Amino acid sequence: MSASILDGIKVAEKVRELVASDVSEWVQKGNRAPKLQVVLVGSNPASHSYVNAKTKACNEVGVESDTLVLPDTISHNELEEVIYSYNADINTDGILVQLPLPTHIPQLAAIEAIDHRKDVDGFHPMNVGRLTIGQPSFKPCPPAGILELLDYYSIPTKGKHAVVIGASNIVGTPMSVLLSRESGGAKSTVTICHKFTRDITRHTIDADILIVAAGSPGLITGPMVKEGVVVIDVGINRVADHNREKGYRLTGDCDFDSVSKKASWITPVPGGVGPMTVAMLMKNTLLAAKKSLYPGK
Ligand code: BQF
Repeated sequence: MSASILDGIKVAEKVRELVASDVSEWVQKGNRAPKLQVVLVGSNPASHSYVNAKTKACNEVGVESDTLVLPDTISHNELEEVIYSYNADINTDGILVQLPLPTHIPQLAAIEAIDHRKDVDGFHPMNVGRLTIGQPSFKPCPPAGILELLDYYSIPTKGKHAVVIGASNIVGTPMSVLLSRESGGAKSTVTICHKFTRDITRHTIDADILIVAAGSPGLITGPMVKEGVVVIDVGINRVADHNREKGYRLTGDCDFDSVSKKASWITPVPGGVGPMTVAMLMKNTLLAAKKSLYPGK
């Protein structure tokens, strides 16, 4: 078999078009445009490029955005005060604190400082908890984007064996919850593998759907997967490439050449989950503006 491509660039564009038309309807009704406040701490080049991708998407769909860049010398108390001011600002619908934060700032404390009703990344424990019990919540963008991609290509998930590699709070854990839930989820049977899993091939070889979010380039190779598997590669690794202008290229956690020979579907890197992640942020920001998840609160 030779895999078909799950085209994240194309599907993200469709998602953005839908959001753009919903935004314009919302504004036509007399509401102000949704507003996303981005807080970016320090000078990590990858973080700056992610924030650029997000503000560009905002422009495209008619979401207003503002980026506050703070020095990495800021204390966690100062950062939290900044977040509180956006919580209190009635013109701010969504607040996004770009991760990772410098190591002296406790990440969870910063996330918990965000009003959960403005937490468009879906990282606040209120949203994580509600997601886990199947209640309306902001869904983390990467897993939400992956489900959107599977849905767009009509890939069956009910009763399938989904294997998730990586158990991070941002991708692996919420992904496994969304895949496994019977209502509002993908209705799959889920295995989670992580750094203590012995013999991961024993699990990957049995996957109907394989979600790889390990942050380890080339971790998954052809011999580790079953013929016909659907592969979602969430890895975004910068590897040195002197033939490229920037001196690096992006590569996933899968050895694309060998895995794509056996898979039925596969996401490319770049151009797979990444663009979907950014598009889902637009969806969440519109939801935040409409206050539809947490009405009356
Ligand atoms: C693409 C992210 C690791 C750590 C923190 C498009 C993005 C990436 C790739 C993007 C990511 C990864 C983001 C592509 C946001 C996804 O064409 O393949 C878009 O902007 N992402 C982030 O904000 O923080 C991260 C990965």
